[in-house]
Amino acid sequence: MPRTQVGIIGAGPSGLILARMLAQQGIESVILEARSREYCEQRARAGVLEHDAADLLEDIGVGERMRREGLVHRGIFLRFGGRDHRIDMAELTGGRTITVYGQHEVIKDLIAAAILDGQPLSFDVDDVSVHDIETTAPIVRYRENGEIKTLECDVVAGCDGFHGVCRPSIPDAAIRSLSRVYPFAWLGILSASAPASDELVYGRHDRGFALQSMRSPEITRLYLQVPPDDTLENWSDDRIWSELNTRLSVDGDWSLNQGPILQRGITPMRSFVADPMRFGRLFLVGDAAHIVPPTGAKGMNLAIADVRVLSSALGAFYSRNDARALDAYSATCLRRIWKVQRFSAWMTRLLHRSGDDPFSAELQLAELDYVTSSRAASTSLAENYVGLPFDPAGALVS
Ligand code: RFL
Ligand code: PHB
Repeated sequence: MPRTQVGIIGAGPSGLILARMLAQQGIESVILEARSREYCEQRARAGVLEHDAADLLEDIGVGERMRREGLVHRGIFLRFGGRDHRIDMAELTGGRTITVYGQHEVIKDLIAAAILDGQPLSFDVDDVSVHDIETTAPIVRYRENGEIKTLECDVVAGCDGFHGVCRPSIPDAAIRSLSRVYPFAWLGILSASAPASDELVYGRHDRGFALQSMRSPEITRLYLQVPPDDTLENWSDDRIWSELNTRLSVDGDWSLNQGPILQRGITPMRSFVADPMRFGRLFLVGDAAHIVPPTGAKGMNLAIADVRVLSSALGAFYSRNDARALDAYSATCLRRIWKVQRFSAWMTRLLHRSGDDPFSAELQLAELDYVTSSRAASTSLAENYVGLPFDPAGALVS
């Protein structure tokens, strides 16, 4: 039976970065991906890399184009009551910044590097299933070009996202699923027009939340809070632009630069955590184990943080036969995950309209006023947004 050390299910950021960090320690892996390469490289998703996540991509040798084309931002704007309030993240955090660089660009860079290095990586595989995960020789079965194949591994890394097959392979009694569903969704568009501000604008308005982000000096990424069951048929181009202009309006003469809409989609908002993130020799990584609402821009960053912990734990396991860090994987990751869940839920509550309760609306405005006028409160937002430091000493086993 073909075998490898680590069987990786999924070629998103989690799976591709994990394979690379393992290879750099001399650990073999095979990546199995359900979709085509083209699909993975085009999927429009995250756009914000935390300070340390951008450094990690550079450290593992896939940061060259990101450093050249990515946009380094030192601050963000919170827009409410017709005014802009800038949070100077770099000044508040000793120079830490974020890099705006589309997730699909990160994926393109990672796939190109994997192929160049001869990393075993199969796209378009079907019917992936994992077996014998409670033993020391788990097996992955899948179909490739119509042929059923079997891969024997030491460890399986479930990097297959929220809708993957790995998490459901864990017996219900062995895992807790904690979740919260929000009473709204985000409608996102990609517009062929220059961003009207050179930093992200998070807008709170009586009609709901809106966000202006970007992908490049020519491409704007915009989001609107919409009802959870809304559909794209309800949103003509004119309605989208008119709502964005209303919700992002500000005193003075600012307006969005409108352009052809290149992509559009509606994403539900949820928070989800699986605990523990391990069963036997199956380890869940990234969105397979947790989802955050996008308001804090944390999903891809949290996936990268899990990979850091798992790759170093597997390094100790293979080089010193020391399984302590692997045993602590779930607890180590969950400490960061819950802090990021807290921040993402807080940013969501700070900026979205939920219901008609005037008391809640006043509390929200008071919170925004406090965050933008207190240095302590601004610093708290800034240090979370640029990313809590990844402290190896904070790992339960270093
Ligand atoms: P992914 O990216 O979902 O990758 C999982 C991969 O597994 C494959 N797969 C399978 N392969 C084989 N067999 C199966 N049975 C399989 N089932 C699934 C899938 O095809 C896919 O290739 O998970 P990963 O790697 O954990 O990465 C997580 C991130 O993608 C996600 O957290 C972010 O995109 C979330 N997110 C954001 N994160 C940020 O850090 N900053 C942001 O600004 C940000 N904005 C966003 C976002 C996500 C969004 N959507 C659409 C969910 C904005 C949006 C709109
Ligand atoms: C994005 O650019 O897609 C983006 C930026 C910030 C967020 C979410 C998404 O909070």
